[in-house]
Amino acid sequence: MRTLTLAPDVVGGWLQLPGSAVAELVGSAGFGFVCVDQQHGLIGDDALLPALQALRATGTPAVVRVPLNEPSAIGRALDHGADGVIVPMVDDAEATAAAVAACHHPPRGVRSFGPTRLGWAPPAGPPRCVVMVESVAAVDAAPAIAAVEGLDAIFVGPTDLALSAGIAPSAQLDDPGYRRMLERVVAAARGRGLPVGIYCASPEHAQHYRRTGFTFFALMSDAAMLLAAAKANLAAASGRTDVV
Ligand code: 3PY
Ligand code: MG
Repeated sequence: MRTLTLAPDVVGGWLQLPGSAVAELVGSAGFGFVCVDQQHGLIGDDALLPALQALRATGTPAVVRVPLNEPSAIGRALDHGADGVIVPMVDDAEATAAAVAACHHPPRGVRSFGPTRLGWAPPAGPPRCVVMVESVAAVDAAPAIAAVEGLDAIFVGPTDLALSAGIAPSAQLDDPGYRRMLERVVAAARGRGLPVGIYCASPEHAQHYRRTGFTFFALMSDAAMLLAAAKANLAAASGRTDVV
C-alpha cells in the first residue's frame, strides 16, 4: 500500500461512476492517486466503500472529494478508509481551518472517533486535507489559505474558478487574466511548501498546467474518458463527424 504524495509531479485519476470494477480498473492504471468524487460524481455513501476497497486492492492511494465542507461528510469519508479528502468551494482561511479540524481527532481537531473500518483496514498514513480554491474570493485569500496550519495541499477547480471570474471555461488555457489567477495560487501554495494541484480536462491541460507550476494533476474523470472514447470510436468506425 503506497502513501499519498502530491508532489513533485503526480498524475491522479478521478472516479465519478459507481462500481468496484470501475474503481479497480482505474486504480490498476498506475495513477499516483485516485479521487472518488462525491460532489459531482454518481457515487453515494453506499458506493463509496466498494470503490475504496477496490482501490485499496490495487495499492493506489485514494482520496474522496466530499460533497461539501462539513465535519460529518469529511469524517465519514475518512472513516470509510480514504487516505485524504478534497474539500470543495473553500473561500477563506476560516473555512480552511474548519476543513483541517474536521480531519483530525481532538485535541488537534474536532473529528469524532469511530474507527469502524479503520479498526481492521487503516490507511497507510495520517489523513490528508486538501482544499479547493475555485472562486475569485479564494484566489484573493490564497496566501491566507496556504498559511493555515495542518493544510496538506491546495487543489484548483478550473471550471468553477472560470465561472466565478466571468470567463468562459473553454478559455482557461488562453486567457491572460485567468493565468495570472492560477499563478497567484501556485505562488501562495509553493511559498508555503504546499503541493498545488488542478483538475485537468485532458492530457494537454495537464501539460499546460505543469508549465504553470502545479505539482499534481487529476486527469479527466472515468465518465469523461469513456464518453470521449465512445464517441471517437463510433466516429472512426462509422465515418460520422457529428458524434465528437
Ligand atoms: C472545477 O473545475 O470546478 C472542479 O471542481 C473540477 O472537478
Ligand atoms: Mg468545482
